[in-house]
Amino acid sequence: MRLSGVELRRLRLPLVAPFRTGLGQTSVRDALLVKISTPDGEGWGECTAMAEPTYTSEYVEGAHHVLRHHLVPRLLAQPHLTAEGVGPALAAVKGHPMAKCALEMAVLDAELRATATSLAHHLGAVRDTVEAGVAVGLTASLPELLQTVGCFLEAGYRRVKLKVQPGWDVEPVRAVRERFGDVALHVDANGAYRPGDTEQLRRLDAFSLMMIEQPFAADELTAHADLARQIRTPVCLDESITSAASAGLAVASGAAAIVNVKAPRMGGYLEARRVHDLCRRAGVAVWCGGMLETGVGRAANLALAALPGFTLPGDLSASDRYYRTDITPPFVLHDGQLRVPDGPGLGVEVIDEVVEACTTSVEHVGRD
Ligand code: OSB
Ligand code: MG
Repeated sequence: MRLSGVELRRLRLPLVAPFRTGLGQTSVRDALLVKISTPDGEGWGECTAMAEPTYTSEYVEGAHHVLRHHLVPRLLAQPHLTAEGVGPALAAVKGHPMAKCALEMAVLDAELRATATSLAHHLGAVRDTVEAGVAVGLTASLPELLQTVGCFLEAGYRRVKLKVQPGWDVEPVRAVRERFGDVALHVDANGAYRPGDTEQLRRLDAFSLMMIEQPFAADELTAHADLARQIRTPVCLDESITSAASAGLAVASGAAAIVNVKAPRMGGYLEARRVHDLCRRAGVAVWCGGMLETGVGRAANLALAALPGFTLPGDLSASDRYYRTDITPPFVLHDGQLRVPDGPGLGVEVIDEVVEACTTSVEHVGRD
């Protein structure tokens, strides 16, 4: 297909509750959506970059700029564009995987809609529902944490991830274990610890956690491998895994016993599938990470999470865990599960009135 135009749209979506991590607090999602137009139809994609460059180097304002000035013009120049061809067409631009992922998602959506194929089917899904998990941010107190976790368990979530950082780790984990028993529990540090913090991290071994996610900085592969030899809790990598190549290195070096597969961090869903395939061959479990997505990105994540190697519940929650009104029909929890969309493309229809009501800017980029 040949693109006729690309729309870059910023939305302001208040979260139902602030999400606080060691990286900062998000109360309102500044979402960036792309809509491509082709002679065969339209396609939607979501760029999940956050407001600040604190998770990885990407941030929404920078992603918007690189899309507008460097990525979209390269796609518009392609006479015969395919979803598989998006990565290669954008490879000259270094980095910016979340921005690239948004464009690949939109091309996949348009291409698969034109052939009435679901993204889930296209990627190789083997289930039609996935187990939901929930990520709980830092709270001001232990009672507030217990109340928050209690509400999510009551809603049906069966796996809880707690954000931790130095000074907020053993006590919150102990409190949740004491109150809620053997609920599936894991912790995510977003790189907040130093390689010298092994003793403190070892104290978490007492709580039968499913894993500790990204204790050290993204480039500390060796420190993660060393830690993995010194603690019982499995080490999972998030920020460190940016491609199939880096996943291969992490797995081979013993730095990752588990991998958080987040397609936007890897430049797209096709690379994410390659990471899944590699991990599956290596016997490494994967799960699907989240970035407080709208229904557009959530639909794509659910399709990915339906692949056979996703044997652990991901950060995939119902729409109402994030937004009072989502821009697609809401994803709802049924007995702790979310349905994998099976309609053409992403399998969700964007609700134009909601999108219009929360739009803060729209920019059209056409061929000239
Ligand atoms: O580390 O997984 C992370 C959100 C933004 C940036 C990084 C992370 C997260 C989450 C959100 O944990 C989980 C979700 O979308 O439910
Ligand atoms: Mg993480």
